[in-house]
Amino acid sequence: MHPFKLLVLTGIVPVLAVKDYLFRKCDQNPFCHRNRHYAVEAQRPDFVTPYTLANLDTADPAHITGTLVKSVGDQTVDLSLLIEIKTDNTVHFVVDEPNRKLDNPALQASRYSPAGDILDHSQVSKLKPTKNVKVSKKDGAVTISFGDGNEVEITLSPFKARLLHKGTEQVALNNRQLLNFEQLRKKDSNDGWNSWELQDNAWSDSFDGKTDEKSRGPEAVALDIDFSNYKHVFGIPEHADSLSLKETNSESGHSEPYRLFNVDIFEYETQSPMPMYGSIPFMMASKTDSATGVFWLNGADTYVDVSKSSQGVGSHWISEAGKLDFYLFVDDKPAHVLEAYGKLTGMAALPQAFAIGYHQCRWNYNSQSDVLEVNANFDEASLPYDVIWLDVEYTDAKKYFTWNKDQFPEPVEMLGELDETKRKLVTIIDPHIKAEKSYFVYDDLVNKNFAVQDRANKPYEGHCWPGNSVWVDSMNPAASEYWASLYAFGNDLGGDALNLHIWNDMNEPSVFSGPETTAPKYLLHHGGWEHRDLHNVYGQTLTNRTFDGMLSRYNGEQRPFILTRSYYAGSQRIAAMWTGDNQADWAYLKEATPMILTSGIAGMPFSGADVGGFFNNPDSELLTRWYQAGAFYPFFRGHAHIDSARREPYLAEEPYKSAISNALHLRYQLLPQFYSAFYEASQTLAPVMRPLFFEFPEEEAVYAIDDEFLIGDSLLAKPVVDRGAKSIDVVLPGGGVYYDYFTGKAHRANKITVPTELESIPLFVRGGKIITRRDRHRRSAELMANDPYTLVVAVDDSGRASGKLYTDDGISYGYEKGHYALAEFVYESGQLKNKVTHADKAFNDLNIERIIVYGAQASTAHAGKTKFDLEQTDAGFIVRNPRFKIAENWTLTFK
Ligand code: NBV
Repeated sequence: MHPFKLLVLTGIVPVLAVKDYLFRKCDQNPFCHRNRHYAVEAQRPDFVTPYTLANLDTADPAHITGTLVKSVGDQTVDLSLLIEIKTDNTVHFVVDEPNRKLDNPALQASRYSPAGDILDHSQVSKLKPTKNVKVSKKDGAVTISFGDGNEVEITLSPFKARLLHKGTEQVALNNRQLLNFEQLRKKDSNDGWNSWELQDNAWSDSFDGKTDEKSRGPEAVALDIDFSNYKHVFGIPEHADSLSLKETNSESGHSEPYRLFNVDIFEYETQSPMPMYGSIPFMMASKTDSATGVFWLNGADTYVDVSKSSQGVGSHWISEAGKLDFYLFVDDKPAHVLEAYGKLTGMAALPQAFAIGYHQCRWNYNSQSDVLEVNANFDEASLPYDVIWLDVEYTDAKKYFTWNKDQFPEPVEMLGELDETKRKLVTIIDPHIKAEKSYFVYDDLVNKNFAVQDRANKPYEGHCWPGNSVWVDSMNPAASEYWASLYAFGNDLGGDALNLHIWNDMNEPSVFSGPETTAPKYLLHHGGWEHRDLHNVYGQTLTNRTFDGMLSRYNGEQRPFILTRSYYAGSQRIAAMWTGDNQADWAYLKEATPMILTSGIAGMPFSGADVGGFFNNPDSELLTRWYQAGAFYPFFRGHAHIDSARREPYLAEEPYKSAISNALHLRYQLLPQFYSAFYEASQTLAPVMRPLFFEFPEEEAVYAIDDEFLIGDSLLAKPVVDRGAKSIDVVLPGGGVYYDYFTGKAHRANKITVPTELESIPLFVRGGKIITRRDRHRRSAELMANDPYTLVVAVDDSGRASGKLYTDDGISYGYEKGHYALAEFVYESGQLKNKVTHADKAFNDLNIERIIVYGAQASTAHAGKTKFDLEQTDAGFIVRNPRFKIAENWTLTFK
């Protein structure tokens, strides 16, 4: 039984707090302890890194190989080193241990790399070695120069490396001599390594009463990757922390390293480096003139220590197993670094239009009639929403892919009724499969040998929602295919309905009886891998197959929508994520913003947080402020714990109800803007909800701001996250004019204070941008597909503005074959033009019903012979009903 559930049943209502004793701190995790100890040893004045580089083969300068020799006393181990130079200023390093031989032939001898499962192979093939690579050698150093002023400088003995961009050092590798590669060794042998390297609990250890046998012994990999002259590093989600990462191992920041280990972190704390549900080992450093990043391609339990000094920001990466395999990126701007990372792990999937509308969830809507009543209540209250969600209770006794037929007698009929207003249903599918004979999924997993195994090569049984459960082995191609096939069209899950989508929860995997609430690391996967090797990618490998299953369910004709709790680099290609079980508390409303910003900066832009807070009951003010903030989350979903009171937006009392309703309508009004931002994310991986430094990297003062953000490049928002706030300070970066979104009032100061009555949402249009809205109220996003647009032209102080609008059918992959429209609106010299980049004829009828101009003056306008009277406003003027098409070029001249 889940610990919280037990307390609720016994009538004890606990004060919510993370049970941090359930999770290993660095010192309690032997591989991390050994490497932090190594870092202390490395500070001794007489310490010299035992790694030197030999046998360098530079015949192909974009693909250099060598032997990294580790030697202590008279003992030597030869490791292999590969350095690849790729396009987009990307450098790939791999250190591996060749020819490993294990005593147990059932275990995989090689070290695991997640590359095959998680990189975007459709793109990686395009990442060719860059052409202009040159190598020069001098005095025990080798310099590889490539691209536009980049160099990798390698010192052979002792081994160190530096990455330079335009003559300036950006990254230093092994400068602090923390490189540590624990090679295979014989247990208890006295071969000398054991006296040089700490061996504490290297073969077996116990935590929280559970023993972890490490049959291959110690095999951690670690390295210091330091960002020279940087002050801020970002990324490595998932942590409930600030956007700009803090120092660890320090009194001013955290004492623990940031940990990347996917776990069901029950009642997580804010401002903490503790591990959470997902992990993306991508860290970005940015400063006013350059940006750089590291992608640490490793699927095992990982800790990252961050240190800051006048020399820059240091990072010390420590993984329990796997190869030492990482990519470095460098460029002038953070956007370029993120795009290069996207070329490796994939750009974000373009969601269906409905998926960026509002989602209504709770644990649980109890029956078919409950679902349809909630659906009707939204209409009754004239509130838009797109998706209603079913949590675990819809199943027959938590047996996924089945229904509780007493409560949901006709799911397909229910789906049909939702479809009348183009609404969708999302059902939860967890990966724990109830160990019950004659439950077809269980029988198949066991009979076909598709389950993750214990040490006795039997299906591993652990405790989760349904009681004893087993887990699908996503490393087994046949088991993966089987998982995908469970989502087939026409089956019990949703019959032939096409408005069914999927939520994969608990896929870290969450195992209530397991160590740290997850699977024991010694479990065995197909191919002889230990769970230890791939723990952090398990959730994604399974969600990948959910995606395949849903894609074939729709016969490739619809883009699947999947929400996943566990994720890794590359999950952006298939799913949205949310920040898990937060609390109905102001601190969690506040924390959601930096968490979502971090997610975006780490290449996972489709993200959100439970609006209202999962645990407990928000009061009306908190709920209202959360809807106002949630209206900007790329993934916008209200969700609540089973023990919380109902809180659907139509239940709120006035004045809260109107304020929430306004927030929902604002989101729907902005859907074209969001969709265009998602399109950009699908092309370049630029975040939808964007930190200020990403747009204004030249402004050092904005780097630490994480309570304010942009949607795309043009709307600046700062949600109210404090109880009773009467006013809020807003930084307006870039030095130009900003217009209040609701009134058009111009602001030119770098910092302003705006009042924050309950109904206020601090939102501004950036001068120089043109945004697109849809103002008509509809019941769902899909019902807005043919609605006309409103343009808001926010003219900057030089009299210019521009903006892009992307649209397509919002459902299919037709856009890949050119069925989309991309318009670019440009305002300059008193003229507004549409410069159509691409227009499929299907979008010929889409037109503009209103043009609102801020920051310019005119009394008439004409387009060819057609004249328009302008309505004058305090902030500028309005052109009503111009009926211009978005798929045609036109020019409107103002006088
Ligand atoms: O399936 C129930 C919940 C779900 O509502 C929540 O969103 C998930 O994060 N699930 C976790 C199981 C455990 C809740 C204590």
